[in-house]
Amino acid sequence: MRTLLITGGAGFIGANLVHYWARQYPQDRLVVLDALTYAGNSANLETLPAQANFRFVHGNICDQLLVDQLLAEEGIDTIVHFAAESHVDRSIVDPEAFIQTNVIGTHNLLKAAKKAWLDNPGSSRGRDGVLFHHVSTDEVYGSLGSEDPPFSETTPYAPNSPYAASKAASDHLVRSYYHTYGLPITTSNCSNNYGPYQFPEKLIPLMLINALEGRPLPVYGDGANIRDWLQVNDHCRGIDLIMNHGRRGETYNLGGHNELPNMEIIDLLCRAMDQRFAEDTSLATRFPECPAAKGKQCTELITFVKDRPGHDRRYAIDPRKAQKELGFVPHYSFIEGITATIDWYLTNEPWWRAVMDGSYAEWMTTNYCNRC
Ligand code: NAD
Ligand code: TDX
Repeated sequence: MRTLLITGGAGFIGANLVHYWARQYPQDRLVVLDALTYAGNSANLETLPAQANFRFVHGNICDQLLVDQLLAEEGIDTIVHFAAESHVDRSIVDPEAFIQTNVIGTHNLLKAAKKAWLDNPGSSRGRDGVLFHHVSTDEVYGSLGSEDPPFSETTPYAPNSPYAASKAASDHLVRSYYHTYGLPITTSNCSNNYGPYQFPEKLIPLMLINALEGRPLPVYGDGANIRDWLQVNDHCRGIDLIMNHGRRGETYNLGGHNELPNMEIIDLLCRAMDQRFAEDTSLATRFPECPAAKGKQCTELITFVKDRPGHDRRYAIDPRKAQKELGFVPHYSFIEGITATIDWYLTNEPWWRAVMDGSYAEWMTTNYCNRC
């Protein structure tokens, strides 16, 4: 049995990992540490099975005392580190929080892990059976041209947004704790995720919900920027494989072999929504502002807006290392994954209405008014 500390476990990917792990390894104890920022939502963990060995701690990874105490009192042997400020647009407006959580917070966790596992001979667990897994992103590698090969683990770092720079800094700190102190670590750099519980500031849920509400679908720049999309449960399986079979000190890139321009995704979502409304007349009653409720097409909401400053043109992941060493291959095709995601947002209207509260509305109003 393992005792995991999952930081950021009330956010999008963290919550999916908690659900995944509770299903896969019901004997393990799961301790979630989450500050419940605007992006964190304890409701994401409400549907865990009653028998799950689970504790939720509302707290900040920057609180060194709290982290030290938790590691000691719970006998944590595995840290899976998701907690982060994660939205590029917010990092452009207010980079400070990104440095605090993503850099200082990650360093606090590393210090705590070193202290609990390596420094204190009385309570030391030694290097065996402990692991710090750091969840990172492909954005640390910067932007690709249309003919460039995809990012591999040896692609030089070239972060372009304060978000990407703060994640790059955290990756370097994690690496340094392995090389300097021998702290057992692994890192995953993953491409864009989509699926249940994603906060509706990110492309896919934002477009879905805006279409349902009849609001503009804001396309940054020319809409030709490319991302490599991975269903979140496939990301969780990749993390599991790395934690259980990955070589300590190594990084692994996880991706979906699924590069798509933003406009293609937005068109696909609009067409899927039109079709859903045609098949199910109750949707028009639930979402009367959606163009599809009025016999029109959702694409009429597409609005080209001012581009994101420093907008990376293309991301693509070369996942061959994870494939070869760990047998990682995505299970979901994009069409399966996106169909299930649309179902999830249609079924879970109370979830997204609840997260779109005052602070969300304020952010969206400021952000998008500045763009139009
Ligand atoms: P998210 O914004 O949905 O969730 C982040 C969670 O961290 C929230 O629950 C929030 O409350 C918590 N948190 C933030 N600051 C904290 C702090 N100081 N102390 C404790 N908790 C704090 O993010 P996400 O999309 O789930 O991303 C999770 C991780 O995966 C991040 O590290 C991100 O960089 C990485 N990642 C995300 C994607 C993606 O497509 N979303 C892709 C690759 C990597
Ligand atoms: O309203 C929008 N209009 C638009 O055109 C939004 C929110 C986004 N976009 C574009 C910008 C990007 O090219 O869509 C693409 C995806 O944007 P985001 O959902 O903001 O994701 P991205 O910037 O690619 O970063 C994501 O992937 C890597 C996550 O937010 C990060 O946390 C992760 O590390």
